[in-house]
Amino acid sequence: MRSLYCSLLALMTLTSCARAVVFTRCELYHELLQRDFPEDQLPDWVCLVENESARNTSALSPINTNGSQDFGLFQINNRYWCDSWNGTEGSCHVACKDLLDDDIDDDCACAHLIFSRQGFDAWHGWTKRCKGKPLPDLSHC
Ligand SMILES: *[C@@H]1O[C@H](CO)[C@@H](O)[C@H](O)[C@H]1NC(C)=O
Ligand SMILES: *[C@@H]1O[C@H](CO)[C@@H](O)[C@H](O)[C@H]1NC(C)=O
Ligand SMILES: *[C@@H]1O[C@H](CO)[C@@H](O)[C@H](O)[C@H]1NC(C)=O
Ligand SMILES: CC(=O)N[C@H]1CO[C@H](CO)[C@@H](O)[C@@H]1O
Repeated sequence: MRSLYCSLLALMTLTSCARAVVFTRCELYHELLQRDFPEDQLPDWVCLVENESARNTSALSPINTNGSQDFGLFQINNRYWCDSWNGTEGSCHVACKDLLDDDIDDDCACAHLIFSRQGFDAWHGWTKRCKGKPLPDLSHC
């Protein structure tokens, strides 16, 4: 529904529709569930996203000390994962800037790939603030 609305809006205004969306905790839960994140992992994923991007689909990190930068809901790094602005190709085959819009299909696909290679440990926001800590209660979602 959101993307249909977005397409109509884009057509009417002849602009691209790259709105920032900040999900509520329960919206995020449902968005992730729809995109094949296992239900028993959702407390970890929600905690991860809350600490990486504050659930903001347009979150963009400052440039890190090693010159890399993190993009979108999952703060995906351009060193290895998205196609960095200096012409190198990332493993997810997605342009970093496309991880900043409110279409999170590409973000989720890339997060699945990162997880399949490195697990939750790939995310500092998770290792620092979620690993072994109390996780969000999603039972009311
Ligand atoms: C979401 O992130 C963008 C980019 O950093 C920022 O401009 C915007 O203010 C943020 N939205 C909220 C509600 O924090
Ligand atoms: C660069 O720094 C960021 C943030 O500190 C980190 O997430 C990333 O793994 C680092 N990449 C490399 C190649 O060191
Ligand atoms: C692009 O960035 C990568 C990773 O930071 C670096 O290894 C590479 O040398 C850079 N390439 C260019 C053309 O700047
Ligand atoms: C700084 C920050 O956003 N911390 C959040 C980390 O995740 C937990 C659980 O989701 C939240 O309660 C914190 O607010």
